[in-house]
Amino acid sequence: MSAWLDRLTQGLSRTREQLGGQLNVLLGRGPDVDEAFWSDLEDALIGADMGVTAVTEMVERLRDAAKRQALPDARAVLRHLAAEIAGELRLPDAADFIEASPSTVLVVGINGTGKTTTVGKLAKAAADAGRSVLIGSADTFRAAAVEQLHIWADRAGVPIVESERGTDPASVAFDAVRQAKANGTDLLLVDTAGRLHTSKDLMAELSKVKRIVERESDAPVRTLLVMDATTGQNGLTQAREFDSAVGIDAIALTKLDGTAKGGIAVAVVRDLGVPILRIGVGEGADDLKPFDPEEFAAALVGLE
Ligand SMILES: Nc1nc2c(ncn2[C@@H]2O[C@H](COP(=O)(O)OP(=O)(O)OP(=O)(O)O)[C@@H](O)[C@H]2O)c(=O)[nH]1
Ligand SMILES: [Mg+2]
Repeated sequence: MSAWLDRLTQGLSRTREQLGGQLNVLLGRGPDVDEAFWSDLEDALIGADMGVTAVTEMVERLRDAAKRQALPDARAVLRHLAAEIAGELRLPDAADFIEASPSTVLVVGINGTGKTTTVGKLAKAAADAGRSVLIGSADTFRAAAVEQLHIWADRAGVPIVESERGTDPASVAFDAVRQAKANGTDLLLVDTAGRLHTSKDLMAELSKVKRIVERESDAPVRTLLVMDATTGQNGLTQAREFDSAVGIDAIALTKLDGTAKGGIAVAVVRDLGVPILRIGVGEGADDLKPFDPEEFAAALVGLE
């Protein structure tokens, strides 16, 4: 197993432990299970933050499969569950706009979810792939934000548009878009300050940033929500609020190397109807990976 997949698997251990009881019963008894078993499995999946509707539907389909005797052994049961979860996570028309050129990506989320780190990792990956990248630092709130981005920009060898602390983030974003246009930049990444989804003023500020960027950018503008996988259900509430304030096009799910409740991935994809494009499995430059529904589902249920 590769090092990063190992970290993902470890990070999801809490989810697996929770599911473990039910899965062990399943593995021990095979498909001959009773009503209580199915409702316990339902509870376990809901407990893993997958969301009630998604779980109800998935378990219903599993029960059908069991009835049709399509689950001959324990591994088949696990594979079936993983396939159901992967199916929930896969959106057929999910385009990876981060890979498109030109593309402008606005990176948003609550405090400390990993926005700046994700911008740095994305910049590095795109620059390594030979694309021209520009970083706009629209976090004019936190003193260390620009220095933090500088470290990443240096690592990636990409330029950065910044401004004084306390200035209007929309004006930095404006400058960054202008510069990206002038230089024919492939990928403009705009980092923003973390903010609570409950703060009206800060959400209004963010929607102003987005308006300005959309007005100025020739490249398609997409908004990437960076979500900390360890926050569980609260992450879902945040995601909804960000979506209604600025519109979310995709999600980067970070800190999956910690003890994450991985089921939140299922809930958020279903709830927002947007794809997860990247997952964060560590703090290093190479610790951001494209999201693979099958791989993720397998790690979640502990299928090797
Ligand atoms: N373990 C782990 N840590 C991560 C990951 N992504 C980010 N971090 C860490 O999380 C912390 C916060 O990351 P930042 O990138 O500063 O988060 P931010 O969203 O920009 O924070 P604010 O700008 O203050 O809102 C840092 O210590 C990062 O190294 C990840 O995938 N795994
Ligand atoms: Mg930041």
